[in-house]
Amino acid sequence: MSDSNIAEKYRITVIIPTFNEIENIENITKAVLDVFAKSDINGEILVIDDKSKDGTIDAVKAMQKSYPQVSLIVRESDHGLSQSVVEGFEKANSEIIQVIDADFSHPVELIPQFLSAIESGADVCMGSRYTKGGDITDWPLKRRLISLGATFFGRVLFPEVTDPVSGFFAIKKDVVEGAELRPRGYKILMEVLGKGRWQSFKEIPFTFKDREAGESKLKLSTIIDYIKQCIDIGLYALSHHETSVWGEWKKLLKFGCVGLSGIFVNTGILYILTEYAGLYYLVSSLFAIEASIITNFLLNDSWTFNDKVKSQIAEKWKRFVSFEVISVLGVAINMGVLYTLTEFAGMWYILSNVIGIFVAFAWNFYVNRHVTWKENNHLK
Ligand SMILES: Nc1nc2c(ncn2[C@@H]2O[C@H](COP(=O)(O)OP(=O)(O)O)[C@@H](O)[C@H]2O)c(=O)[nH]1
Ligand SMILES: [Mg+2]
Repeated sequence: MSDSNIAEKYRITVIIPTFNEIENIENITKAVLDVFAKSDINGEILVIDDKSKDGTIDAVKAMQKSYPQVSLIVRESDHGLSQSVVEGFEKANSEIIQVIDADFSHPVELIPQFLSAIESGADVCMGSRYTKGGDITDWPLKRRLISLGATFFGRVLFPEVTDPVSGFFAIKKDVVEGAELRPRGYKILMEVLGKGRWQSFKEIPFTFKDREAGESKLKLSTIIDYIKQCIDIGLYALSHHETSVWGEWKKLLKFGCVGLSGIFVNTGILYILTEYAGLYYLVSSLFAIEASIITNFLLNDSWTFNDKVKSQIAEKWKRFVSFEVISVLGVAINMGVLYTLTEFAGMWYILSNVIGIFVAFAWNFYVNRHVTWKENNHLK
């Protein structure tokens, strides 16, 4: 049989990475097989094990005798969760790949929903703990905070994705084919989103249940790895313009250019109204600020975020009001930083103002991106 024939043999491959999961592996495999049977899915299970010492390997081998759709790969070197999942991508015998944990943290009964999302056109389908309907049970506060922090960073790179560090996701195989994945740490989905080729995605809310059996292997060094990974993905996009992250960088650059143009509009109007219309300069300034907000909005709406512009005029007004409010708050933030750094940190007011401009710019971009021009490739 040729490779392409093998690739079509199954409708979905469920990858289960394992390390010392003797207490879970048999049950989770059976649970997935059950879901396959109930939903009439011709699927395979691919267990990718990093040389567990607790009998996990023998347990899988025993199951293979009754279930030919269960495969096992035992990895000899370069151990790690992400590396294991990537090896699974390469060995999968289907065009749709699902990744789940072995410890029942991910509700396997949702697998058919992931499958149908991908079959209906999503390139990536992600289980999300942070979208409406999603949740986490039994997590200590510290872990929740770490996860929220990680998610925040991830959302700078992928603004429309609510849970870019979820371990529960499905992809079309094409997304990662030829992608230069550098798997590291726990956050393989970030790597897929950062380096793979994808456009449309769907999120499925789920409640993450912490493991009932066995021990978690999350270490503190994971956080440092994660930050490195975010930087790596950001830099990678600079030279890989097919990535979705490059689309974000482009928006940021355009938003910056529009902001610069606003300075010219502002200065020009200030000058004209003061010199030729005889207005008091502070009054001119109010008009100048509003004029630059309006031109900034029009340019951002038709250029920076042109991929998400909806044509109805009512929608446009809504976006304008949102932009206006965020901009005015941005001015307040700028002045707040200027005042605080000058008065309380003794900084030279020009330097305080430059810092204020940067903080306000970050605010303006981030909040407008998430509120005014949100949702583009997100399939409902
Ligand atoms: N192959 C492989 N699997 C791993 C490794 N570390 C964890 N896993 C598996 O990855 C999944 C998630 O691990 P877990 O420790 O539960 O992470 P947590 O839920 O984030 O605490 C489980 O199925 C583990 O067995 C590893 O180094 N190699
Ligand atoms: Mg777990």
